[in-house]
Amino acid sequence: MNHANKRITGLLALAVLPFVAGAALAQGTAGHGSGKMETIYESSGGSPLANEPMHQNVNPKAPPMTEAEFNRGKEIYFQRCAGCHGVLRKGATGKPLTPDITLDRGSDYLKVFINYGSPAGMPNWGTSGELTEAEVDLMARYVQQEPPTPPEYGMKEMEASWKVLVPPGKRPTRQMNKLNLKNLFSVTLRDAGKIALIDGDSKKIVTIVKTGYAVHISRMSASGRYLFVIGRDAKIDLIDLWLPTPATVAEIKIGLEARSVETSKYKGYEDKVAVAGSYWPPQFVIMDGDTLKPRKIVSTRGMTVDPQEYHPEPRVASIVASHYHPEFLVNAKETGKIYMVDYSDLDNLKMTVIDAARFLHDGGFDSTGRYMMVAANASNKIAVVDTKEDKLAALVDVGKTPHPGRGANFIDPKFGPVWATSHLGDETISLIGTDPVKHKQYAWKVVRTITGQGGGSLFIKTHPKSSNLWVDTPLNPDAALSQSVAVFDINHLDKGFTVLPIGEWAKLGEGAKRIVQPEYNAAGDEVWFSVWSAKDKESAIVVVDDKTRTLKAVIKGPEIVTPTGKFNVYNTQHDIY
Ligand code: DHE
Repeated sequence: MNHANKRITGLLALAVLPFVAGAALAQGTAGHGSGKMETIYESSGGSPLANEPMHQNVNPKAPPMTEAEFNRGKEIYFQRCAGCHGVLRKGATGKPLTPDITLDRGSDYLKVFINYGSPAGMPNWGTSGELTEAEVDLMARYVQQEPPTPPEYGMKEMEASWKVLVPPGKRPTRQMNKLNLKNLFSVTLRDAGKIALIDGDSKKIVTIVKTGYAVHISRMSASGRYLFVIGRDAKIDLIDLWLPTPATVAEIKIGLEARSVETSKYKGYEDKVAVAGSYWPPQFVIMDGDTLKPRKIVSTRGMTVDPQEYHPEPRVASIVASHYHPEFLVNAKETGKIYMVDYSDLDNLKMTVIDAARFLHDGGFDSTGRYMMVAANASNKIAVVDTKEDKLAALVDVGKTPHPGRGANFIDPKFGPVWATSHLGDETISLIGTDPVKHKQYAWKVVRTITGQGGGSLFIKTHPKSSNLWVDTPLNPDAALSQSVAVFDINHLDKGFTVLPIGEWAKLGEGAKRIVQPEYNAAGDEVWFSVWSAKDKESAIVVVDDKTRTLKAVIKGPEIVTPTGKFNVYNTQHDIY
């Protein structure tokens, strides 16, 4: 690739390729040792940036590559490597791979490293069979070239992508269907680029809505009317649940790669404002809640909390909406900063910037909705923010690589109200006291650590009406664990857990059948699990009766393609978990 300042334009036709790595994960072929679960997870989705034309400079000192080789290297890099090493290769949870470092190491060293991996977490891409010998050689040369830079994406691009399909004035003024909206589920059909709206009462699919690529999450507006869905490609669909058949009424693409969207929950601002964060470019955008009209873009580029060094691409991870102020809490992953963004006056934007800890990822609220609990995953910490006082309440050390989803709130018989997280990197579950008034001595401390089935957990869940605590282990390399779920009795946590063979209950053919993300129905008496296999294999959703812990229903069929997240309207609307 020897053309200075050339725009690389290949690969536009390969729109599905970024998700090959994710498909391998769903298929169970991502066969690294258990110490590599974090890496596999971070490289699971592939980045839509593989398809983007990028600016590229030549590095005359690097081993030569043809343009075709460079394009293939870029494609592999964004599928497998960018999640850990960063888009610009400046390092994130993985080490920096900029030419000043890689040229010094040289091709032979790099080839060994890519082939065999490292104890620090680099997967053995070559010996695992995921990259061929020629690809290992290609990647060793690729990382010695200057990193190509993806384009910026600002107001002009957002406005060009923005469509209001049904203007607010043409929408119904009351619910025009007979659905029990409270108990509707938005189910991510990841590799189909769609969501299924499933009626929680009848377990029937109401409709399927086409969304962005590799849909990531759904969030509900404060009133329970509007559903926001975001894809990895940063496309947001705003779905109106009041239409005779719920459908998209507005859409926008807010960047080139994204994971999070949220809407205003503060009194007086219900359904009025929306926010979405992107991985690339590193920024977030505030929009009108009923049309997605983009209003204000804020960059997250800046200094890390510790050491205070400039980071060029702090990705926006989870976002929650405050119940105490007209604010969004936006978590910037690489810098470890939490932006509390006041959306009441966008022309005179006020933000409280909280220094938490690096590698902020996912989280939710405590049971009162006052404290936000967010995992700084590679720092092995949970950051607690008091959203009433706009202050960091604590940084709590937990197990290895916490991954709570939104976490689980319940009353521990001994320690009072707690919020719990499971971990990707070990088998423990950490329970943190969350009541600084009546249980002050336990507040923001790990009051109990219990042991689950194994590492590789992504999500944990309970419900205020239940005494069960569910812990999944979809990324555990042992199929017996990834295809089942552990359940604890909250009133007898010391008695250990029971294992339910959810994968078996689904009665599917071959496939990875990873059990992912427990989600309760509105009544809190049943739990839904995804049985996640690759796109070309059968998947399902298994519904379990919460009280008896027995099988209640299996939802399957050709439409249920790679189900991952499930979002019950009522629970998501009210932050119940
Ligand atoms: Fe997720 C939430 C990022 C891989 C399923 N995921 C989130 C959030 C972030 C994130 C930042 C929090 C959003 C919020 O609350 O606003 N996820 C990432 C990644 O960067 C990562 C590691 C790699 C990638 O390339 O995407 C990744 N995630 C996965 C998966 O492999 C999962 C299991 C399947 C999939 O869809 O690819 C997956 N992520 C989910 C789900 C949630 C989520 C189901 C929402 C959970 C909830 O209960 O709120």
